[in-house]
Amino acid sequence: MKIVDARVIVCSPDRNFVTLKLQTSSGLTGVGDATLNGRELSVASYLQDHVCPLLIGRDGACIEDTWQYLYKGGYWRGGPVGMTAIAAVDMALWDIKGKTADLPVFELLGGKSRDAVLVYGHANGATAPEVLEWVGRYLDEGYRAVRVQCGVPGLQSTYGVSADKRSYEPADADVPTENLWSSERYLSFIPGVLESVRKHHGFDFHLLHDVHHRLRPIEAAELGKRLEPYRLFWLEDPVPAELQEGFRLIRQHTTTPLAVGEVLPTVWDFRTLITEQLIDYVRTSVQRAGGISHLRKIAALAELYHVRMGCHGATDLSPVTMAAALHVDVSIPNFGIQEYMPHTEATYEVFPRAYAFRDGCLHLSDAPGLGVDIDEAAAARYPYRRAYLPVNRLEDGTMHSW
Ligand code: CS2
Ligand code: MG
Repeated sequence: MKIVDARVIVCSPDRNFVTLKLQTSSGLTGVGDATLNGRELSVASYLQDHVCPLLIGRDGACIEDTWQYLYKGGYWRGGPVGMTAIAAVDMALWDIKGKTADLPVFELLGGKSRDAVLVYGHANGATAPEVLEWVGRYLDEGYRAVRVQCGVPGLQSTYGVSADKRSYEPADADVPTENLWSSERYLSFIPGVLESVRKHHGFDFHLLHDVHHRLRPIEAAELGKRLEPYRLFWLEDPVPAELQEGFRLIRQHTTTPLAVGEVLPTVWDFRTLITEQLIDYVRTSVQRAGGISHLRKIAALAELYHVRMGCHGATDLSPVTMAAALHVDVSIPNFGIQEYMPHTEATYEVFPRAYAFRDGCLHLSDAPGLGVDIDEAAAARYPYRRAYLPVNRLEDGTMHSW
């Protein structure tokens, strides 16, 4: 079963997506997501110019060997661009493998460990009363886990807080928007918001919060400690993830569970975090971390150290990634939770999918392969538009971690 065609499709139904479509001599096709938010065309070129020519004529059945060939053969290992490109190839080959066997991919990963995938929704608001209202709406809709983000008094805009309460689209401009940040203002305000969420809505659901990499370790330690009474499911990205040793300091001071790693692409980037048990949840994704094949290795290492998986699932990960993530989530033993932000109707028109939200969970169908596709005619109606993630500055103008 040779790969006879490899095409990169770039489209923008409300946001940009890069999709790889492979075709085999047996007539089957497979899709993979190669979207790298704010840097989309770099992965499109990496695939088109440097990977697709290597795929034509290869045996499409050899998923692991193709992964190793692209990872080791590239010489320049790792990095977000290369790992996203490899992820797209890997997803497409698993899709084809499933279709060849006429089985959903989760059956090839060992079968189901659970019936459905617990997800969390996103309640964000400019003010605390707005947040409380939206937490209530999510609970009424059956969500069992809700992430809470709130605007901070004195700061004009805050990352993760938007007019749209179902999802938010941070890549919002063709030059980066500039946000202001103050750890002092944030730290004196946010514990009160989480306290009022528990006061109004109780403890009978999972409560999550994302710091978006903005604190220093000692500040994060203080925050974790102050949030303990509100029993968070997790506190996400309290500090930038690349300094793995920084988590030792946070861990010494707080029992609030920590989730990290939506920006980390390889198992090596997680090694200290996992083996020293510095975190509780791994946040990377099928799309960021080299596809199903490599994510499973990260999950297996995490399993040994009692760390669970909580994959990234914002809207810059296309429905192809969401479908692929669900196959991993439903099959691994150390699943924790899956992030879920519904895509827009235009996005679902381009990517017909076979998963659905019900009772606080996402449910997969038994469709062979990943159970998702790309409608190329629909995609062609939505051309690429340059869009950047915002940058973040301190009040004195200093560039800060976004
Ligand atoms: C966020 C994302 O979903 C999350 O947890 O941190 O909004 C993230 O910042 C974007 O996906 C970046 O592309
Ligand atoms: Mg995050």
